Amino acid sequence: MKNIFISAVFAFALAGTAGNAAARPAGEKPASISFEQLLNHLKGGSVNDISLPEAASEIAILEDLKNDDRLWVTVSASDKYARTLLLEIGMDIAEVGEKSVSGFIHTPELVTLSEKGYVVQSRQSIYGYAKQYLKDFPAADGAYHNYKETTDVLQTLAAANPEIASLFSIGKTVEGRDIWCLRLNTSAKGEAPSQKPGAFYMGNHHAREHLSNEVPLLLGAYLLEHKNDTDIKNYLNALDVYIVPMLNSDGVEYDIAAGKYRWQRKNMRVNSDKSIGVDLNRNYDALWCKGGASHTPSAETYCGPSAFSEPETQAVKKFVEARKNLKTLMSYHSYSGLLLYPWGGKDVPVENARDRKVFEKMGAAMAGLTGYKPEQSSDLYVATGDTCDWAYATAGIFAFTTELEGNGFYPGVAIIDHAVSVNIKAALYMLRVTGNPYKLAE
Ligand code: 0X9
Ligand code: ZN
Repeated sequence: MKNIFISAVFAFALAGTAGNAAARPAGEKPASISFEQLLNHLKGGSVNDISLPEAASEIAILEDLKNDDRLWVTVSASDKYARTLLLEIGMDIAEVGEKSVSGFIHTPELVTLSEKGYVVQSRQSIYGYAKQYLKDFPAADGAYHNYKETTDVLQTLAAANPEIASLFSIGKTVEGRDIWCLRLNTSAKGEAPSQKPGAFYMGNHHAREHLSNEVPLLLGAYLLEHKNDTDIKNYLNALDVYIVPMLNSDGVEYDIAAGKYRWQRKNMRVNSDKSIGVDLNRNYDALWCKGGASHTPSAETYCGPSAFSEPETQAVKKFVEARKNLKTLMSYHSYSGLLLYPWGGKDVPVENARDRKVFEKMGAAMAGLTGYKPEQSSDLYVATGDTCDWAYATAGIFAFTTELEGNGFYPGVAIIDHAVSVNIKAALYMLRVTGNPYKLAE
């Protein structure tokens, strides 16, 4: 991100910070970052334009993974019940096939796999797994936005569009980073309440899913750049739009620190047994840890010591509970090209027929725009404590999970253009129905 940030941040510094517009010469608009600039930059990321330490070598990256006890395994599992049990053992499922799943598991959990009768079709160390992909990593990561770069973009966008945009922190992570929220509203700024129907977009519950930050971040840039287009102008006049692109910034920074990838999923909580991390998408209070999650702290699907034990999910809880106007929510994850809706924590359809119709119609429409597959979350696997089940159960919000496209957690820069453009279409559809989602059930 060097080039763009040298100019944009410099312009931004000259223009003053988000709350300090007075430092700007009178009448001069703060410089912004355009959507096209961001996208072109992401498309054109090169090895010479990376934010990883440039001395980091492939050898150093691999050496670090030699001490990591995770294995990449393919295990026979032909239905969602078998997949759910694997999550409970602690498996971090990344790919779902017809008869098997693949993902990470800690070496000691292999014993439980065989005790429960699972057939491990193949296994390799995370070190061996990483070697196949390694040459793409530095360039890919350099084009993606890390925490500081994300913060800079958000601040620049807010400062350049003061009549409609504002930026505030909804809370802090375990390690004390602000969780930034970009708000688009023509009449209310910052944390001031609004009666307008609200839409909420979030990314990066899971650290290594870096594409899930880019999509909502670029959505913010796109909406501001097109704020005078007829449709978008109407949405922005009528709605209260919130974007939190990077919830788990501690995990993101850990995942990319020191020039190496760590396949970090969870947050950076130091657990009682000194293992690291709680799975934030198992930590919400929706049938918390009743299925598809693990009570074992070292497991990748660890639900935490209690529901909402984590400051990141606490921040979302407070944010949602304070905004009764929220109608729709999109939580971006990666990867597999799915558009998921509740329930995810239980294997029954949403009981309320009207709501179910809205979920199905919205899911199908957004899937049509992205080319992803729409389905009830629990058809992937039953997993309790996720964002969307909680947001719907507690606040009646039409909440969706998008599993973005790709064939790995580090898909490189080439994928971003398509992922962003189709998901912006789906995000605009979500805005179109946020005023009254129940119209879809008429
Ligand atoms: O398991 C998750 O949290 C999500 N998949 S990911 O690969 N990004 O980790 C899917 C959540 C879908 N929700 C439920 N099935 N409950
Ligand atoms: Zn995820």
